[in-house]
Amino acid sequence: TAVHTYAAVDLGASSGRVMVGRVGPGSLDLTEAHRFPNRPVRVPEGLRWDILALYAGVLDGLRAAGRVDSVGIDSWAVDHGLLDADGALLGNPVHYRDARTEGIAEQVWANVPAAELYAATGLQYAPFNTLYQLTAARSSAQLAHAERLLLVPDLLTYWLTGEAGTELTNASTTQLIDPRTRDWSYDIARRLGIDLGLFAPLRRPGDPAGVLRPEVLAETGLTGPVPVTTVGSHDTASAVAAVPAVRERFAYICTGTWSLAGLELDAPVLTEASRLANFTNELGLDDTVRYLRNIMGLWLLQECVREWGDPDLPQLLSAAAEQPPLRSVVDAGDAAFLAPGRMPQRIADACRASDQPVPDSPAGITRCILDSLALAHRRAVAEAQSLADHPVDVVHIVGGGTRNALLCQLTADACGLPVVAGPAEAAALGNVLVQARAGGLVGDRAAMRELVARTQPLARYEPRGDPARWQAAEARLTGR
Ligand code: ADP
Ligand code: LRH
Repeated sequence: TAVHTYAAVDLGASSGRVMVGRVGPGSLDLTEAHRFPNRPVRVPEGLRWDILALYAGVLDGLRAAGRVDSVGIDSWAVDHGLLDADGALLGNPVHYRDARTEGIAEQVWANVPAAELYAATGLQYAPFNTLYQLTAARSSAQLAHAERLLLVPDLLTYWLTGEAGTELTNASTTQLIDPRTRDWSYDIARRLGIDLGLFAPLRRPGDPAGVLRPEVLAETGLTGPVPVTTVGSHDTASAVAAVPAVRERFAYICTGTWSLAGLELDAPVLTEASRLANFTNELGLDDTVRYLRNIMGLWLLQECVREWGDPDLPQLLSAAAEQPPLRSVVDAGDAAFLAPGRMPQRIADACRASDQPVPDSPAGITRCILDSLALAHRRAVAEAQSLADHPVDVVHIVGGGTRNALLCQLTADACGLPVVAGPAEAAALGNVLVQARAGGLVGDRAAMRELVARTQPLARYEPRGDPARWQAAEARLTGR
């Protein structure tokens, strides 16, 4: 038939899903086959991903998806599993919010100064970059016994197909890739004593990644052969690939557990100013660079909601919309919010420390979070444009946060730019489209985006009010 069917496995920090995309000449639709929670588990040695539960969710999803022409897998970045010489997983993958990387960066910088590291890898400082995680693990029994390291989507692909590879867009989040050569940073790895031999060969979006193993076919009721296709396995790379920008110069914000705000560029920005502003140069589809900043994102709200016993989200958001605007704001880029737990108290503490009114109701705290996110979006969009000398006319918001109309409107207001919001499942769509492109069903990146723009529901938000109010709120945080 002219319509092809693809399964997109998309694992976010808050939930995993298996989506089914149908792509025909000029048509694209996406339905959810299966969604499952992603619940990290704290064990005595620290915070871990429940990777077997996630893999079981993937199998359940493939069973629910039914006949598909191909499967693609993307997930959150940086985290990985270690395998022994028999190919068996050594322990549960460590969660990027685990405390093991505290104080590690300083040890790394004593060998390779932070400025040199940035010039070589283009990666922002985040304590959880794989480079720091591996340094933190350097005297662990697990690493000593490890023969292979697989990033999370590559690990699941390995379990599904028996074939091991390292997908490039996600590899670019390890801080061991040079964004100019799009190959390993051999010199950095050598100087830091990181064995690049742990990594399987690099592969790129569109490359074949094997076929489902007979045992997987049996367990999912699928009939083989079912190929697995390499996609932009970093969820943010897949999401950016599905930003429905047609002709305009755009910034994007991928909103979910994180807000990833920035630009798609042809070349990395490796200047000292860029490093000090903590912008990252991750690799995107084709030869693009995702020049962006990590902002704490809806994690702040997820953690509060967890503490408040899971109240109804739409109700909470409409109460927040009634709250006075910009009463108090916090720095949503602050790594102090990275770890789980006590989030309402930590936000209150941050307001107190900056001499602002302390919000004391769930609605007030929620408004503080959304105002703070919009403010951080504004700053990232403005700074990215000036650091990359790349002005934009519109901000595209994709991801779960597009379901939050208040956040989208506040972001338009803060940026002083129109916001186009949607699709909510951008990562899954980017995943599907790269599979379809590998099958020759869609053309280049522009054609993929045009197809998303034409087929997916989008909402437009015009900026309202005086942007000077946001400038004043910003000054409360930066003292400028
Ligand atoms: P991730 O992929 O990082 O797990 P998602 O892209 O799935 O994240 O986005 C999850 C977020 O989307 C939630 O934390 C929540 O704030 C927001 N969200 C989901 N559904 C709704 C809704 N109905 N209304 C408002 N916000 C929503
Ligand atoms: C978003 C994301 C982001 C990374 C973080 C670890 O899901 O992949 O791009 O920085 O998780």
